[in-house]
Amino acid sequence: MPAERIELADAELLYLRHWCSAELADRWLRELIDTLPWTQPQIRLFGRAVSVPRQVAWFGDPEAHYRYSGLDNRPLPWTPLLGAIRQRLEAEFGRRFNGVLVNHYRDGQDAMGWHSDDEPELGADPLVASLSLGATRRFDLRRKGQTRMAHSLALEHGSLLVMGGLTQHHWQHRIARTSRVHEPRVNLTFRQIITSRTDE
Ligand SMILES: O=C(O)CCC(=O)C(=O)O
Ligand SMILES: [Mn+2]
Repeated sequence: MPAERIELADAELLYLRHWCSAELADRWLRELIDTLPWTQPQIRLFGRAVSVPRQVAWFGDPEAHYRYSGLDNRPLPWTPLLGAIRQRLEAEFGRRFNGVLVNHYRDGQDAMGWHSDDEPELGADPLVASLSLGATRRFDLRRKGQTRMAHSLALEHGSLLVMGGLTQHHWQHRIARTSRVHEPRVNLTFRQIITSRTDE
């Protein structure tokens, strides 16, 4: 499978454009949108409660509690489809993943702001495997502490972006809002949450 290395200093980024076939990606997109128990959590921003601009669902092994936006998220049990995708990733990369955060961007108005996946429970140099299904969205990267965008790439239907090494220490990423996209997108980020109960 042709893999494209994204050459950025202090980052390890690998883009696999056709990680799964378009037919499979179509089927997975439909199943996930139709069957996952989507929620739209509220976060506190400058003292006000605001809904995140997307729908989310968190799945994983029982120990994989994941805190994001200050919320402690108990994982839902793996569905057969999510479990099967996890198995393929684990076989391919020789790494464990005990949780997956699934984001549903209903159209271009849904987005995710600048952040790094650097929560302590992801460990020192986390490997995050990010599968994109549906509408192509732009993925922006900038160095921590800088406002200038250093790189953008289009995340396509059926593609996998793997972020490893020091990426989360030095870089932030986002999915910007856009008026050009009217179709839904689902993104799945497979992660390994380290807790005292994680068996290595
Ligand atoms: O939707 C994407 O491609 C990015 C998702 C992301 O950054 C995250 O879930 O932490
Ligand atoms: Mn992220």
